[in-house]
Amino acid sequence: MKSTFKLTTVAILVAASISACNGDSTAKNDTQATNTASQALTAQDAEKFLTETAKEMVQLNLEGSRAAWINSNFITEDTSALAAAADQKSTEAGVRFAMAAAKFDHVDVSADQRRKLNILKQSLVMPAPQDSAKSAELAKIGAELNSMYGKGNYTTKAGDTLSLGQMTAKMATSRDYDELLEMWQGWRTISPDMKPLYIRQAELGNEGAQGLGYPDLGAMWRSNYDMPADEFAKELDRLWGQVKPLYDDLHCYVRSELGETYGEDKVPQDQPIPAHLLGNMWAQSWGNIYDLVAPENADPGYDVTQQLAANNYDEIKMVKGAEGFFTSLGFEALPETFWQRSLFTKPADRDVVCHASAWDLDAKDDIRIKMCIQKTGEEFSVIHHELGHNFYQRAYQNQPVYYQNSANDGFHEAIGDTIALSVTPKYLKEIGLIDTIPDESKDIGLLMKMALEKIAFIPFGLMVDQWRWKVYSGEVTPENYNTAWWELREKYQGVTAPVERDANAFDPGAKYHVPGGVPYSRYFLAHIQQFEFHRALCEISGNTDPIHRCSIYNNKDAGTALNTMLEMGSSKPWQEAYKVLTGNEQMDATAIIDYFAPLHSWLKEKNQGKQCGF
Ligand code: X8Z
Ligand code: ZN
Repeated sequence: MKSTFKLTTVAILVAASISACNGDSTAKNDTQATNTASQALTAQDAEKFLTETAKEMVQLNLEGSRAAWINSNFITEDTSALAAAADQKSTEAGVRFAMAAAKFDHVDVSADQRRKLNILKQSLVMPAPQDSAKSAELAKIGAELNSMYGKGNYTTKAGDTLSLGQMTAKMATSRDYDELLEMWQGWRTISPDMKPLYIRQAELGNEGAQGLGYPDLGAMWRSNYDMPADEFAKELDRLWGQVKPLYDDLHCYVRSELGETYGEDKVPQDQPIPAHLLGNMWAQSWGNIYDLVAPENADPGYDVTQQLAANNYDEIKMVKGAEGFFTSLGFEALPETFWQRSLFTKPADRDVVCHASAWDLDAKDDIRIKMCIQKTGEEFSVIHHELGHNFYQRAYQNQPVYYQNSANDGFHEAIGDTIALSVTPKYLKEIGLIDTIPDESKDIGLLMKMALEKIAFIPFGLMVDQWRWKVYSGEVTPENYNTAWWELREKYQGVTAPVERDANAFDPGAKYHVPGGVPYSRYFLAHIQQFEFHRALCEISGNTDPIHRCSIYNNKDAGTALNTMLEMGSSKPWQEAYKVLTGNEQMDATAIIDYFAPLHSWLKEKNQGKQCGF
């Protein structure tokens, strides 16, 4: 199954356009569009086309989502074949709809019709060429890549076969350089076999995008933001430019602390940081090495992972806890089916795609998450992230199917994270997870922990698609896939592969979203947006605490304001939705910069005399 359905989150709309028709009715639609094209098309024709297309989209979304759900929950040859077949059907439909929508390009239609037509033209993530053998091949490749990732594991030198979850736990907690290196290298043994499939997928996806009039697939992805594709790329650079000085100081400080821990021979102070030492399989967020870099005398004195254990939180209780935050804002509780149908723990007896996702099967109330929850503070945040998707899906369910999506894909990723920013000491005390709220003298510790999660992520959030855009444009060719990946890792993140990579290495494939075909710029955007949303919601809630101590828990005004934006779905350009909540039409990194300002001053002082940069 392809990109579309499995990462629900966003899938929805994409799914909508991808999965837009079946059998007879599709054929009828096409014929109509073709016939009318030769005559003069009218706004009335557009209306008819959009109405009929919507019906088919609803049906195919449901079929496609079910096939993808089953495949992701029981990875077998058969479920992969069924998911690929459903994906092929929806992708072919999506391509036909995009082509038919383009026929209205020069027709005088209403603004609403134009928006729906544009959505049909733009929202396929992996468009197929108009050739059924090639679309079947593309769908099969997508299912295969996804299965390879889902089934991935590594047998250690000691003979233990470890899942990604187990290796992730070791990356988080081990401080043994060689053990970390083994985990890091071990996980990357799953991806060399993906490379030929990935090369072919890029070729076919590009052919599909070109068939729809885009220069390449990367350009098609960039065209989805209510602004010209080139401007979008510039926006990302602008936002990164705002955050980079803070990142550079965080990097400098962390590198010097790691130098103390592992020795400067292992962590040279004028080089990028070895990627296996940052507490995360992809060095994408560094919260797990907080203990190594914690500021002296400013540690808040609690650890959410330990507090969850001390308070007997199991996986369900963690999800209930996160749900409780949303209901405290006035959102309705999750339906009974959510609890019956979701996957919360890794099954012992079968392969599943463990990467967390949130699903909306029927655009009514069949919402679910699928996640192999580990009982850690980090995963407690991920649960909030996933439920953010579900509550968003529910909020826009009354929109026409075209608009059953977030305002832009960053919004979908930002909502649950916004809520998790309110998981402050005050909130944790309120729900009984900690006994005392650390005083102000501990703020640098709190901010450090958060910066390791959020600031560290930002350049990673940017580089993944910088790499894919270069692959799709042909600037990076298959012989250079891996070297280009590491060039970008060094350039943006200042991290390096800890050992020389084999000629056949395909390290991008060891990151879920690459074999999964899920665009990644959305997470970069979300990291900027969530701080703007948090700031706006805190203001609405009448908060008087410093922003990093603000929690909107229980505040119905904040809940109502959030819901007003969520229920718009993608019915308006994202700038309008953004304005509804933040008052701004442009994304801006000042909220995140302001949030971390005290930490930034502290870092600058600590870094005095250090050699920064990479
Ligand atoms: O993939 C996710 C979510 C599901 S949409 C768990 N995230 C990115 C990742 O894990 O790489 C959330 C943050 C970045
Ligand atoms: Zn997500």
